[in-house]
Amino acid sequence: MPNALILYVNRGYTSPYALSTFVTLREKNLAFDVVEIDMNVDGHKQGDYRTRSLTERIPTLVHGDFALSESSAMDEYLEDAFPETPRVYPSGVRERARARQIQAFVRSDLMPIRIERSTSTVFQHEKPAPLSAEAGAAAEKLISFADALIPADSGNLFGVWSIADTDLAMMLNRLVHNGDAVPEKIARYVRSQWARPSVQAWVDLARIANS
Ligand SMILES: N[C@@H](CCC(=O)N[C@@H](CS)C(=O)NCC(=O)O)C(=O)O
Repeated sequence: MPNALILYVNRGYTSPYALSTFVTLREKNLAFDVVEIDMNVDGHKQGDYRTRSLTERIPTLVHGDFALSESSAMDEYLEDAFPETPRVYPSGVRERARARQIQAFVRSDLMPIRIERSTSTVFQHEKPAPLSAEAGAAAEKLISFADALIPADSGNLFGVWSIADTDLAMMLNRLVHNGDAVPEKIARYVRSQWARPSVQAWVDLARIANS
């Protein structure tokens, strides 16, 4: 198939970045194959994957003879390449900029949360220790960011769902899933985003991979 779509993910389905593009593909109703890379044996640093990803990181999207890594770039590529499919970014210029801001923030900041509440605690039932003071401060920063953006009724950030909802809910679920304190409005938002069928399809794959 000359224009087949392939998403390369990590074998344990713990990558929040792979989740983002997986959800984008599902929400756009695109047919795609998932190929697992075993990071435990440095599969991402070898052979064809290494060459095509350019970054030696998971995930990578392949569309025909085009390969792209960096999940938010992949999400945006799919939005541009398949304009006839349901949107995953808001249509308004400012809302779209805000969605990109959220995606950049959860990928570039909050490192203590990413370390102490790794996605293995969400997808592989790893039990974490209480948050350190540093991670607690990062959690406060995340909560105030989320509280400013999530509407009072815990609905989608921009009315209509966007991929920024999934990315923000993934980051917040590192806290919610582990019983760390968050305001009820935010917990409700995370629960409703997590119940989305496209997200649950990923959770199911993770469950099977880690059972
Ligand atoms: N900004 C990248 C982050 C990708 C990333 O850090 N992936 C992790 C797995 S979740 C990885 O490949 N780590 C392996 C390494 O850095 O060697 C994205 O959004 O795709």
